[in-house]
Amino acid sequence: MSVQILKDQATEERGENARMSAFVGAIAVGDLVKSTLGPKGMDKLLQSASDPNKALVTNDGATILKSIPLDNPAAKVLVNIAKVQDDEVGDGTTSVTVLSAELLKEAEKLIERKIHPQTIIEGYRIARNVAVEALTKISVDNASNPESFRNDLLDIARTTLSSKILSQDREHFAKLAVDAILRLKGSTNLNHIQVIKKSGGKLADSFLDEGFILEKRFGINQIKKVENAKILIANTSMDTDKVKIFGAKFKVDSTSKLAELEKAEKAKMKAKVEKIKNFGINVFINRQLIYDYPEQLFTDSKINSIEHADFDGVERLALVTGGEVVSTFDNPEKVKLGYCEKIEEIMIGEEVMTKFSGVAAGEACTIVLRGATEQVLDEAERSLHDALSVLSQTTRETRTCLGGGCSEMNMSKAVDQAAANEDGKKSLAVEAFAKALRQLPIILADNAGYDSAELVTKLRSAIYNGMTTSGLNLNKGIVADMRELGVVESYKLKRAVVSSAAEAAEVLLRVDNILRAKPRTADRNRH
Ligand SMILES: *[C@@H]1O[C@H](CO)[C@@H](O)[C@H](O)[C@H]1NC(C)=O
Ligand SMILES: *[C@@H]1O[C@H](CO)[C@@H](O)[C@H](O)[C@H]1NC(C)=O
Ligand SMILES: CC(=O)N[C@H]1CO[C@H](CO)[C@@H](O)[C@@H]1O
Repeated sequence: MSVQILKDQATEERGENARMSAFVGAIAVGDLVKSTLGPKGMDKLLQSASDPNKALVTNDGATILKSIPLDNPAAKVLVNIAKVQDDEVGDGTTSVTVLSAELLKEAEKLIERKIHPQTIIEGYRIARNVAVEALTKISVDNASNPESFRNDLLDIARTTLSSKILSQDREHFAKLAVDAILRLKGSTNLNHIQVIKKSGGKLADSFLDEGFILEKRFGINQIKKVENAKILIANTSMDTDKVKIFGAKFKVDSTSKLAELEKAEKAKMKAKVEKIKNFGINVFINRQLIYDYPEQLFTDSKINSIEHADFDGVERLALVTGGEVVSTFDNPEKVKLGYCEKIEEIMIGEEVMTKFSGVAAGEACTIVLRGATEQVLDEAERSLHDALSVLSQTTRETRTCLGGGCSEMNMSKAVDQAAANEDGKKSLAVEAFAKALRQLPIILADNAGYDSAELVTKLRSAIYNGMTTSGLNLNKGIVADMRELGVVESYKLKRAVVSSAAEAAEVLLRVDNILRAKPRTADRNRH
């Protein structure tokens, strides 16, 4: 007898079927992003379903996964785990997705050979531990030597950027990213790094400026340069000129009445400016508009003002100058002002902006991205952001390991060896994990258009013969020394890839039931 526990329109898939459909979904997602992996990976053109004119060219795994509508619940599980990776390490989403899919492909074969999912899970756990242990063993820590560490960071930046749009200018961007990160002095607060995108010019014209750049300028007739700036950052209305008067509810029956009202408003504004002057500042920056009259009052008092700074700008400005955003002015002693050594107007492209240098948060800086189109700039920003995230993580967890399939092959070998210690079916699962790891270099080689079987066989024998720093040189299609080539990656990122992929595979292996709730059309009119 079967018990009906589901509402009418829900459907249920059980056992083998459910598992297969979970696998199919996850493997499909893996196959979808697979071709973007590595320095020779392809881009995806994403088109918005709601607005066909909106298209986006990207190679960023996280961006691709975020934008595909997924029907399959298993695919969603995989995407969620990949997102966690992106949030925590800032990159490696594609690798997680691809490795989980490979683990599931291997699991599928084992299940066909009548090996129980539970046995596979056990084998995969053993394998994952061995893999992470091997990775830890081959990781290298150069943090005690600043120069070596900087080189490691540059290598990591180059490796991360090599798979992205910035690859042609990667030397330039690697330096930019590393300089920005080293300024942070160990902080992982990327908010101190402001990125401004200005279309026009070439990507190679992008630059790093110490300090903070606001896309605004000083009021009319104000001096163009302020030294030893004491800054009050406010969010207050400075526009109570005419607008309020004309918007007022009561009738204005004579011009004299109007003049009177205007006078009263002016007096109020003047009092407000007086209060602000009491802070002893020489720069006033407001998130809202500053009308002509108060601006004139500031100018007369030798206070420079900037109006209508956007929210993000104001928040960051407060952060980097050590001030806070205020909206009332009655207690000057309680308010933290911002400080910086110099504020001046600079030109970027055709535009005048305001630069704050020698800011209180000495680590702050601005990266100005230049590029032909908005799309290029957006993709460049994503790519740079990935590199900055990985680099900033590396300043915390300073160990590194080698890329180009080197680490994967070393882990794979260790896992293969461990399989020998397990009995029968479990050892097959451990071996399957090793095989999935070897798929990563195979995919890298495939994407670069080489004979992957041949190339990876060579790599495998190099590693197995003790040339432990071997990996794939994907520009030449040969096996080479990754240490010499500087193909370095973050240990933390790689470890997270292996752990997250194993976790995703395990979650999906446990599935023996998929419930689908149909949209409840009948309820639609209830609200
Ligand atoms: C600024 O003030 C306005 C009006 O008082 C308020 O609506 C807004 O939320 C404030 N914004 C910020 C960023 O504080
Ligand atoms: C992995 O590489 C390290 C040195 O880089 C080596 O000591 C170790 O034996 C290698 N692991 C395997 C399983 O070959
Ligand atoms: C860039 C750099 O100096 N890297 C060194 C890090 O440490 C390893 C192992 O100790 C050296 O082989 C690298 O040269």
